[in-house]
Amino acid sequence: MSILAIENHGNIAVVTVDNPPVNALSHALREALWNAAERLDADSGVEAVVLHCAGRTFIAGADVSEFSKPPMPPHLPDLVTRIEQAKKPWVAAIHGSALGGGLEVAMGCRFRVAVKSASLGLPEVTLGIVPGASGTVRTPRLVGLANAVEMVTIGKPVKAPKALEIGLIDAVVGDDLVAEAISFAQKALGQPLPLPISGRPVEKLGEAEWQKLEADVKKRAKGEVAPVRALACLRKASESDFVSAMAFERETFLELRGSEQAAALRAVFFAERAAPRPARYKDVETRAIHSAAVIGGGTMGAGIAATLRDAGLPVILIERDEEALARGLANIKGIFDGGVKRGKLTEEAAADRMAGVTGSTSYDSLGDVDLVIEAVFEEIGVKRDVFARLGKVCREDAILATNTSYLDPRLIVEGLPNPSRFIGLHFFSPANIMRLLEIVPTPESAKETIATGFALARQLGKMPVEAGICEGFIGNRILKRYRAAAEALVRQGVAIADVDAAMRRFGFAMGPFEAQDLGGLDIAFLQREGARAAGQDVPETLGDILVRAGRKGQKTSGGWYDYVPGNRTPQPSPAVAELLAPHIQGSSSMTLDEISEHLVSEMAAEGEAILAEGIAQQASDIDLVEIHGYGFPRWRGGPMHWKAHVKK
Ligand code: T1G
Ligand code: NAD
Repeated sequence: MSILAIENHGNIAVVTVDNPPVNALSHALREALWNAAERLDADSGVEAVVLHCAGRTFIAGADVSEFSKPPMPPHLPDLVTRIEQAKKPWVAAIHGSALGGGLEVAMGCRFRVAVKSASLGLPEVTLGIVPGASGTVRTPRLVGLANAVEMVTIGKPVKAPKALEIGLIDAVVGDDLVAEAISFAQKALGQPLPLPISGRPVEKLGEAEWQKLEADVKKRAKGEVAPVRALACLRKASESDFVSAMAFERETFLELRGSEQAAALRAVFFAERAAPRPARYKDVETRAIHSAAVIGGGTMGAGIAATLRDAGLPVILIERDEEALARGLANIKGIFDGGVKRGKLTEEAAADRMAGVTGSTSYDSLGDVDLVIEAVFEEIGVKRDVFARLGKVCREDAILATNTSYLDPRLIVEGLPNPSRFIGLHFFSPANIMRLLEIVPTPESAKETIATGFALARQLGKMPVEAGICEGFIGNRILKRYRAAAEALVRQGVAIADVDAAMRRFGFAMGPFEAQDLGGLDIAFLQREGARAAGQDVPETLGDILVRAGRKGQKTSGGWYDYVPGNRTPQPSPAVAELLAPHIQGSSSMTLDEISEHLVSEMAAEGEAILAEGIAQQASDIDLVEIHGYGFPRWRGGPMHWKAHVKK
């Protein structure tokens, strides 16, 4: 089928766009739509037009893959105006997602109708740009300034019922979308037509209101430029005529489209879409997962059980005794109760989540589960005992997974019947929130098992990255290098607070020392002590000195920093200065940018080694690990993108 077809239904012409996979507004599609508008204007038998799309979604936006090429006419803003100026009213019939340029085309139409499940939005700022085809100029004319500010500067889509409520669409229609849209068009022909959106007014705000809005947008943007520039476009739309505002928006869009932040966000956008479906497993059959068990209901087990329930899977929680089981079930319930408190879950939904969890201390109930994820103590003996028991009771084809952070999965799986169905699934704490999932095959893991790991990630809404076996896999290995490099700077005389300030300035929510105080210095300390006990040569770290002095972080009201009880604000600690003084040689005075450039380069250097060793499949996987597992600022693209495209 061609990219666009026209079919007449009496006096209503139906334009069907078919540009898989998401009907993106490629140059060819813009030309086809322009020509359709010309043809239909000239067709005296046509009194109205319905625009809809084949496939799973309405137009999902400009074709992002064209952004690195020079824009070709017809430019999208001109196409939107052409549709708005059509002699016959166009009705956009929306299903799936009308996003970015897709929503802008829909706003060029005189009416918009959508099925209930549709979503509509202007996500351009998430790509480091602003809407480039009247999104900042028509939206405030359609839904008012307040709604436009939220839609444009945050970029979060709204569902059809909310879109109707704010005036973004004219009707929510049944699933027979084309028929409903034709009927809507017929009725509209019998009424006076509404003003084209470009002809409507925008409310005005006072200077103080704009200043407040800008401060709020800047705070939320955390270093990203596009949201602030999008607000400036909205202000222009409010304070200037339509044509001037359009020119201002276009100039802003073209400038940002070539920016470092836009390049980084685009790279992440495509990496995120490719990650859950690696080409190497495209033709590999996966196992259906309809039921699961989690062994161990502690910090991780409870989070993993919750994320499985969020995906609708029934879960059996196994603990070592009744007391621990009660604690584990309470941990899971606590997660769902937290969701209710934060307004993310209704009481009923939380109760339903919990109803799908069965607790037991016996493995007998595991005879028919499709998947078991182990999350017991980080001790090889305990884990091997668990898998020995699982090997006896589970189906031969049940996928058995370990959530270990640092143990070698090859040692855990020794002796397990059918080791081809065993794999590492490394979730990140809190497992029901963090999207990153490191998939860690052993040499014996079947391709089907690995592909099922990726299918499970899709089922759970996780961001999967395949990792080879080494200490810390990908993320924790880079974290170790990052922390060691940060401690080395402190040993050279750089202030602890300067290191954290530098990384916050770079875009992290917090620096390496604040983060350790929050998570606890003892976790890594115990891991190092375990390695030392196993005979490995692990040099003493500054963190070891603090833990041995009882300074484990906020949990002991002191770690790298001091804390006033009840107050999480880090205070530079004289006690730490005294403890570490013998280990500090020099008085290095690096600027904050020099500090962050050095530390991010260290992360990238470890990433290069990880790539060279085949632990990661591609550089963008390492960037996804850092962004989705360790808070690396998304608009920097990740350490590998930053080093390749930004570092001076
Ligand atoms: N351009 C090009 N390709 C796109 C695309 C786009 N806008 N959106 C998705 N794809 C590809 C994606 O790479 C993947 O490719 C396939 O489609 C399926 O995507 C002028 C300038 C629409 C909600 O930001 O949010 O308009 O791997 O796996 O989960 O103001 O895709 O199959 O080869 O994500 O069903 C604004 C981004 C652009 C929308 C569907 N639009 N896309 O999700 O499928 S800027 C966006 C999405 C703009 C104007 C400005 C999602 C989706 P492949 P997928 P999905
Ligand atoms: P935890 O101590 O909070 O929980 C471990 C749970 O396992 C406890 O509830 C304990 O009762 C239970 N358990 C112990 N032996 C058992 C047995 N034989 N049968 C059933 N249950 C048993 O530990 P955690 O932080 O949840 O870590 C669990 C695993 O997840 C470890 O391998 C750890 O390396 C890994 N991990 C931890 C994190 C993290 O940030 N904590 C992140 C990723 C992975």
